[in-house]
Amino acid sequence: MRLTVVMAVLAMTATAVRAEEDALADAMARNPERFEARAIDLIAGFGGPDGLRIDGIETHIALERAGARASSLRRFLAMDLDADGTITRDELAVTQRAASAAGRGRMERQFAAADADGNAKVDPAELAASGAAAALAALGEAEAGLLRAMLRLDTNGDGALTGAEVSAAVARLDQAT
Ligand SMILES: [Ca+2]
Ligand SMILES: [Ca+2]
Repeated sequence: MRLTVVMAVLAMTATAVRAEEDALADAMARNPERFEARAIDLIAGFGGPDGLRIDGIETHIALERAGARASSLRRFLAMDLDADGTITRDELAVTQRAASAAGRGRMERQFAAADADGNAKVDPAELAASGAAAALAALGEAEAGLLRAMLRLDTNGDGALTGAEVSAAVARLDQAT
């Protein structure tokens, strides 16, 4: 019984690793130049002197998500006229009157999406959930998995990915096709 569970977990892990490898291979094959440019930008932005490590990739993911979360929260907080942490439909209506027609529609959609229990208020928990959803929409798990999988191109195995390693991997791809 226990062995079956262990084997099932191992099979799941192997599947996840294969999915990451496939996503990496797909991204490289689809547009090698774009992949290379993106990887090199990431290395320049978040790498250390010896290259890009997993903590640099995680920092990039966290910053992208935090930026999207902050934008989403900011839009809602600008509607919280009495600053009690909850946005009511009345507050939404007042804010909408001062907005453009397109802005009114967008606010309506955002409010409805955030008001998960449909009680005409976006409370702090719903606000937090809405921010988390915006963060994941900006950089989803598949995209995060692809970024982490870039470390598979660390061919000298020192845990840091360099631009030379990325360029060599893209060149190998060119030869193979
Ligand atoms: Ca309020
Ligand atoms: Ca609600």
